[in-house]
Amino acid sequence: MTTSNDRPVAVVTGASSGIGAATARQLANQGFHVVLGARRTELTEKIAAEIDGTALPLDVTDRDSVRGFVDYTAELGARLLVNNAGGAKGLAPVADADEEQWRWMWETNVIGTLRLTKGLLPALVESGDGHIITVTSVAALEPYDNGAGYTGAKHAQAMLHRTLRGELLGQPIRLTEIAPGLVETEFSLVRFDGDAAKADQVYAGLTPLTARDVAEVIGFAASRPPHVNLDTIVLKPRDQASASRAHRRQ
Ligand code: 8X3
Repeated sequence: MTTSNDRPVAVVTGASSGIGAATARQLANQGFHVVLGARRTELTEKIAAEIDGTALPLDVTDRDSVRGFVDYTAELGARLLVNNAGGAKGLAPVADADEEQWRWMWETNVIGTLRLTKGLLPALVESGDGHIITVTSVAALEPYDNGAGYTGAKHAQAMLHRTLRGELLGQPIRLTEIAPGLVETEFSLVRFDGDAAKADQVYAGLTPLTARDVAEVIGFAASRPPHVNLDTIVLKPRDQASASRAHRRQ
């Protein structure tokens, strides 16, 4: 087993790209031993080698995969969990909703967050200074047309996270919700099933956030002293007013 060399252990899900990968790098820079969970281990293994972390296979939709991941990670002594795995599939009115896409969004964003959180809670409490950072979205704050599958899943994920504030009161665990707006990552490519032209349109004419912009904020939240809990952080590009309103230059 890889040891943490006395560094505090941070677990990042969805760590193969985008916000997850940038967060793994950020936290390693801040002195964490980072466990990177993702399906694409060929990507996480590279990052883990660069940051002296540990890459483990993780499919949050697969109960056995989560069990193996949690067992290993809990033994390392996790102090910080970053629930980042998730995403969107499709952008369609409810009238044309694709049940498979809805199921995938529920499985990854909601059940995935539930499984990791539930599995690592004992280790996080045991650490004496646990922290759960859940990456939701502006889609967890408001609805937008054609987005009900995703906004619904993100609202549910956020409710799971926010409910823990009460349930864990008195325990040594902080809970931070990070709700980003437009961040240019693989997010839209996944949403549009690999259609790069459609994905590019999402960020056209504005300056979106980068994965690193979000990772730096996550790192800031993680580096506050134990009694300081950054509760909810909404971050959007200057060009974005809400989930459905942005300024685009010609
Ligand atoms: C991604 C942000 O506005 O595309 O979580 O829903 S948005």
